[in-house]
Amino acid sequence: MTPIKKVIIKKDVSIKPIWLMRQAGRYLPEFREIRKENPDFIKLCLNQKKAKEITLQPIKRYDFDAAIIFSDILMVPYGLGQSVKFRKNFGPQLGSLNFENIMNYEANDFKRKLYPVYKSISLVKKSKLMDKKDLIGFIGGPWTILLYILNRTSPKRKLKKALSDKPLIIDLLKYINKYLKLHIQNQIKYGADIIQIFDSWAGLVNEKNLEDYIYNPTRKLVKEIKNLKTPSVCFPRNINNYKDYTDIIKPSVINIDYQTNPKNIIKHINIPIQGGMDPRVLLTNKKRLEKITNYYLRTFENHPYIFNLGHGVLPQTDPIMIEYLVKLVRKFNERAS
Ligand code: 1CP
Repeated sequence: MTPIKKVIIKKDVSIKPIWLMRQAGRYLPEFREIRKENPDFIKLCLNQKKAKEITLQPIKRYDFDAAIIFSDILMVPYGLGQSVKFRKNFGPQLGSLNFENIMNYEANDFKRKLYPVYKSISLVKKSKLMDKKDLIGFIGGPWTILLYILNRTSPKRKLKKALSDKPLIIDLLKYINKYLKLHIQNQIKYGADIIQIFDSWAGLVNEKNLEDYIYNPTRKLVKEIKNLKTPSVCFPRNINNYKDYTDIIKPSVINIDYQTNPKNIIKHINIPIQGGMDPRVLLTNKKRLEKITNYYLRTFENHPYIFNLGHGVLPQTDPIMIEYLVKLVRKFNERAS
């Protein structure tokens, strides 16, 4: 059994495996090299050989316990026929999509468009580097995906009014869920060992809409992942109440953000926990990194825990700091064994 599966399935507290959100990407010089020659980001995600290479780059460098497939949560809008472009210093820009497109979209067209992602998953799985490691497939949370589809740009920039029509949102979430389910099924079929749900904008939903926009649609997807005998990890970034979320949605693992107090969370949550440390700690110095890393490891010493961050690795991170982080986590594991 892989170290991560030991934590999730056996609730093993004696090992603290490590992987990092956004480990495959922007901070790595070898990624930047490839990216320079591939200005179209979506095309790069659909290039099986390159996607495999990028997925394995952080595994080669750091020997993490899991790889995350090089793709993007916005591949789902792309699979639904919406154009998706990433502009430098702007972020994603999506084309228009009429609602009928979502409601009547052919499942086969969706699968055909995203087939290269599934093929990359099977290629990565075949690599020798993946012995005793898990491959993480992922989707965006239904709410986060709908937000990008309707808002057509990052909510960091502006938030459009379209997002206030509750009956319409509930209806559209149902249709989006159909394709998210397909995307989950296919990733697992082609070799994903675990599915992580990134609900990056869950924190924008107010209390009275949580049930309809977050809990209800996400619960269905987590159930689907469970039916496929695969562990699920949920990351509902910036929500206020992780306890309610885990009680209602029941994922296998919950990834906490860096605003969450780790000492507090273990008092309320029984399931395995992942993540938490602020990615900005990696921008400071080794001494501080050591202090905070050990604080998380000690806090979760007696709780099933997968070391990760409270958000993705920042582009300006020095790869040497990540090397040091992995060393610290491995050292802690040796001490505990
Ligand atoms: O310009 C570049 O070089 C592209 C940067 C980049 C990369 C490397 C983007 C654009 N996406 C990715 C890969 C990616 N994105 C992965 C796989 C690799 C890995 O994790 O190592 C994953 C899991 C994601 C997930 C993702 N994409 C999320 C959820 C996590 C989070 O950060 O909250 C979101 C919101 C996206 C959308 C997206 N894709 C890319 C950007 C710049 C954004 C964010 C846009 C925004 O700020 O709204």
